[in-house]
Amino acid sequence: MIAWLIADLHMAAWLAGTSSELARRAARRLACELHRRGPGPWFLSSPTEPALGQQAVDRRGFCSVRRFAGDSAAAATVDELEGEFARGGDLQVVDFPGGKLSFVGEMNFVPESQRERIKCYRVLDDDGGTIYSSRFKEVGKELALKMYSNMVTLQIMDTIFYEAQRQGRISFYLTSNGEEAINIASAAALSADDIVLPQYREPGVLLWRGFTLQEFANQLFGNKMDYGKGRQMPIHYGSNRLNYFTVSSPIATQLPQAVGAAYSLKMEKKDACAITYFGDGGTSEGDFHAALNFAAVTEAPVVFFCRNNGWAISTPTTEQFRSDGVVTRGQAYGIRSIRVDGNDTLAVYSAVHAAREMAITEGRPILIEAMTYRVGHHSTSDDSTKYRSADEIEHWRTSRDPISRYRKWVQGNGWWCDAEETELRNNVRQELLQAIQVAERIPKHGLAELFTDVYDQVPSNLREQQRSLLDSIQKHPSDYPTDVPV
Ligand SMILES: Cc1ncc(C[n+]2csc(CCOP(=O)(O)OP(=O)(O)O)c2C)c(N)n1
Ligand SMILES: [Mg+2]
Repeated sequence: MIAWLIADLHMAAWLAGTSSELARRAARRLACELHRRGPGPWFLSSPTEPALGQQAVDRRGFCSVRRFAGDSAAAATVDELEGEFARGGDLQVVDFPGGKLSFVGEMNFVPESQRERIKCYRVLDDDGGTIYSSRFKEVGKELALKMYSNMVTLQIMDTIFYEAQRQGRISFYLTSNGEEAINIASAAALSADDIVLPQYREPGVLLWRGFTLQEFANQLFGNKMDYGKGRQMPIHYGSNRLNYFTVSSPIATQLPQAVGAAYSLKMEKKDACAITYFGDGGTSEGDFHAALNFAAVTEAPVVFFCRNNGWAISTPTTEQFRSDGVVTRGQAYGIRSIRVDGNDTLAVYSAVHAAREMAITEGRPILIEAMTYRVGHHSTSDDSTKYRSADEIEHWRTSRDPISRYRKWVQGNGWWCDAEETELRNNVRQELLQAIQVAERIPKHGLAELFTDVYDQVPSNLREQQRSLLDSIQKHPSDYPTDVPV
């Protein structure tokens, strides 16, 4: 093998020394080939100082070619070729499917992480002051106050509906505590034609779009005014009118759907995008990966909005992924991405505004990772103090609360005062209590509705299930709710 290599080097030097261009090219190819063969196993048994033209072996057993010492002209030619190799001349650039690639002699593995974590875009500091160097989209008084009152409304809505569940008036609830800025500021940056495909912790987007507190209450109570006819669990809101897809329980299924919706908007040349929300836990689903790749290659105008709140029920993000969060995944799929402070209303608003613009005007997906914390329990079926400390929750609830931070900025501008705050909170509370009373009084659909709206003709297997349900209600009447007509 060594003899073969030395012969090759001689040949390369000789060819390079000739004047013919053809011969020079052949010499370059040979020199290249020598580099390619570099770490061949035939030198691994030779750890001592190699002869000229042989390879030096390092401590790990890897080797590199020691320069050939032929006549001086030939040596100069090898130098020249090595120089070209180092400079990455066209000799080292080769076409592969997907584009040209340059070669490198070093066997460098791409590191699993960057030394520095991706930075987090922020506008407001912890005291609600704007950070000197930050760039953000201007927010005027009217918009600022609308955002603020929606955030407060969402917060009170969560408190009262949560209590209603504890009192046994509704079967289930799930709060957005700590994520009010994400909900409201992202919604404010969108336009009404943009299509929303939510997870379940984004009711504020619907609130912003004009879903009334009565509509929320009707869904939670599953009465006849609920658009889902009481067939879904509470918090599975949806609205055709407001371009808000109905929440679906299986995590991350909304992501590929959002890409399809965005692609259809693009085909129809609409001035709109799709936005889909999901949690850090949702990124472990195959649907997340399929959706990002699908969006990148179809250049679909979709905004992927990840709420990284640290937890997927009891699983912390440290057990969810080893990457630097979610933002880094974007580049792997060829998607422009940003990490933003999710508890900073102005940062979320600006990032979503810019993302929407880029998605539509450039026809591309954008990924946003909003860093936040799930202050509430996962849902009313969870007790989060079993897997995280009460101190940690308290820290986020008090010191990092997005509403009080934003309020400081609004009040600092002279746009809000304590009396207005009290009035807003009282009004929202009253409206909610009223909505609950009304929703409770509206009758529920009959049991037969459970089997409608999917098939034009109810198929035999569903008819059989219906009969079996009626049988078991007859056998165990006390286990069946009295407010649902049979
Ligand atoms: C496909 C699927 N797997 C598991 C579940 C059970 N589940 C419901 S919510 C949830 C956690 C999701 O966490 P994350 O996406 O971070 O959202 P967060 O609740 O933190 O807002 C899980 C595992 C589900 N609904 N669907
Ligand atoms: Mg989460």
